[in-house]
Amino acid sequence: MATTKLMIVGGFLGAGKTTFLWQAAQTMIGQGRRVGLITNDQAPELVDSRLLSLNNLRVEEVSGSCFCCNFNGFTAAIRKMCEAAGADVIIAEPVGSCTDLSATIMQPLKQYWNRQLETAPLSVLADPVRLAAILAGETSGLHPDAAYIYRKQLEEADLIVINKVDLLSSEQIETLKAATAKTFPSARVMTVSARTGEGLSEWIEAVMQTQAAGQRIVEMDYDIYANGEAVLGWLNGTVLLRGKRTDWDELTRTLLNRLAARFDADGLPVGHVKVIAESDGSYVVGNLTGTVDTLSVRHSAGTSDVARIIVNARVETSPENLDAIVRDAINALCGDGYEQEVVAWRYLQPGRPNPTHRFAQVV
Ligand SMILES: Nc1nc2c(ncn2[C@@H]2O[C@H](COP(=O)(O)OP(=O)(O)O)[C@@H](O)[C@H]2O)c(=O)[nH]1
Ligand SMILES: [Mg+2]
Repeated sequence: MATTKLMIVGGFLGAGKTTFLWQAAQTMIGQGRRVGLITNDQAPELVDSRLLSLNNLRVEEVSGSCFCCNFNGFTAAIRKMCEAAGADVIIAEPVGSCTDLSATIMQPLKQYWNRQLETAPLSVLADPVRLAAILAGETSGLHPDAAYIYRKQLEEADLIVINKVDLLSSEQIETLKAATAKTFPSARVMTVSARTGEGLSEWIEAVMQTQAAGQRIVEMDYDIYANGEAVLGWLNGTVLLRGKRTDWDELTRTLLNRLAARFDADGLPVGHVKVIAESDGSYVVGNLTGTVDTLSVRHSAGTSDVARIIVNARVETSPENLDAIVRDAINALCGDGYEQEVVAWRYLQPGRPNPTHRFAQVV
C-alpha cells in the first residue's frame, strides 16, 4: 500500500517553484500532514535548500546532477524522507532547465516504486510573462533551444499551473488561461499565486485526488535539449563577508542591481539569479528572473558586521564569463574594510542530459 504521495513541481527557471513549494508545504503542514521537500541542482550550495531549511522545513538536496540523470540519487532522497522523516507528502523541485520528466522520472517511479509511492500528476509552473511570450511564438529573450525546453516542459505536463496571478488582472488571467489550454489541450490548466496563496488549496485538492499521473510522453530531440541547457552558464558560490557594519538588505539589492546592469548591457539573458544573505539567524533573499525590472528583494537580514552570502546564477553566457562577472560585482561591492572568505565556488556548463531511465511508453 502506497503511503507517501510524491508531488513533482517542475517549470522553467524563475517560474516560482520554490516559493510555491514553500507555500504548499505550509498549507499541508497546517492540515496535519508530514511534508518533506527535495531540491535539485547541478552543483551544491543552493539558495533554495538554505531558504527552505531556514523556514524549518525538512529538505533533502540532490546535487551534482538532475533527478533524471541521477534517478538513484533521487530515490535515495525519497527513501530518506520516508524513513527518517516519516513524510506522508513529498514535494520535489527538479532543475528549472530540465525536461522529459514524464519519460525519465514519472514512468520509472510508477513502474518500480508504486508500492511505496503514489505519484501525483506532473505539475509544471509557468511565469505569466514568459508564458505569454512563448504562446505568442516568441522566445522570451531566451536562446531558441532554451525556449524549446520551455515548450517541452509544458507539453508533457499533466497540470499546467500559471503562477504569479497576483500580477495580472482577471481579464488577463482568463485570456492567458484560454490561450494555454488551446496550445496544450491535453493538460489541465490552473492558476495560482505562490506569493498570496491564491489557488493553492485547489491545486492541493487536484493533486491529492487525481490518480492519473505522467499521462503522456513527448518526443524529445536530445541535441536541442542538450544545447538549450548548455547555453546557460551555471554558478553557485558562497562567501563570508565580515569586518564592516553593513545593511545586508541594501548590499543584496546593490549586488543584484550591478549584476542586472551588467547582464543587460552585455545582452546576456538571465534564467535566474538568486542571492541569500544570512546574518544572526535572519536572512534576505534577492531574485532576478530576467532584465533589471524583474529584480525583487524580500525579507531582511538587518545590519551587522558578518554575513554568509550564497549566489546562484544561471545566465546565457560561458561559465567563465559568469564567474568573472559575479566575482567582479562582489569585489566591487566589498571594496575596503571587508574580509572576504570564499566557502565554496563552482561554475559550470551543464553536461548533456543522460537519463538513468527513459521509458518510451506510458506505464
Ligand atoms: N509576484 C509574484 N512573484 C512570485 C510568485 N511566486 C514566485 N515569485 C517570485 O519569482 C521569483 C522566482 O521565484 P522562485 O520560487 O525562486 O522560482 P524557481 O526558480 O522556479 O524556484 C522570486 O522573485 C519570487 O519571489 C508569485 O506568486 N507572485
Ligand atoms: Mg527554485
